[in-house]
Amino acid sequence: MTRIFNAEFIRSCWQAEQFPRDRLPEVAFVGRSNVGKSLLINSLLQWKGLAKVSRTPGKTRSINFFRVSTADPLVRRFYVVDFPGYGYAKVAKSVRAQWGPIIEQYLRTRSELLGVLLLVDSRGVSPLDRETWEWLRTLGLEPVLVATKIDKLTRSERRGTLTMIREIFDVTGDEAVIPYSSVTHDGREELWRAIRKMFVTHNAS
Ligand SMILES: Nc1nc2c(ncn2[C@@H]2O[C@H](COP(=O)(O)OP(=O)(O)O)[C@@H](O)[C@H]2O)c(=O)[nH]1
Ligand SMILES: [Mg+2]
Repeated sequence: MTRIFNAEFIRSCWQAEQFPRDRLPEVAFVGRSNVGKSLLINSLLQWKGLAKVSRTPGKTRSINFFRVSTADPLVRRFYVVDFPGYGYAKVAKSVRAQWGPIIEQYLRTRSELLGVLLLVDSRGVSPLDRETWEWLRTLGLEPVLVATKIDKLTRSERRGTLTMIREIFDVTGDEAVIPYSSVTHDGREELWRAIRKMFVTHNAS
């Protein structure tokens, strides 16, 4: 179990000038509006109410930075970067257009960015999730897939769902998609393992 020393909200950014300057590594959390991103961040960091669970989807247009310190020497200090959710707009727009230039600039140029977690709802993947996946990969990022709200499925539904998600994103292996529940905290260790791997890969390159 990864012991968290501290997790705190630092700031919401609307402009690149506002991004933190202390050069800590960053892990970005990305997903459709209402996918369960805020609750997952709370669950992962064992910090109830840290990332405010919003009742008005799509309200947050900013990039939010949370500074985390843990007892794990490999993952001593880093930022959790909470992206705006996509897919809430009534008008059909590409994810790229919904996010706007700041996010694109962040994804293209942020040297602190270690990796991206792409959250998808285990009850249904959206074409926008697939579009985001493709776009992130075009940018040279290799997102880690997380299937949220897994507690809403029965044991027997889970296996089929995970197989389906692997097919949609064309990935293989049991570890390609991490099933997660912010209610039971299922998947928390696996998610920490994936984050640790980002640090190892980064340090090695
Ligand atoms: N059962 C269940 N509900 C969840 C889970 N994660 C989020 N939810 C619910 O899904 C809704 C959206 O969650 P939230 O974290 O605000 O999503 P966000 O918009 O992606 O930040 C809320 O009503 C949550 O209670 C989960 O793991 N299990
Ligand atoms: Mg949220």
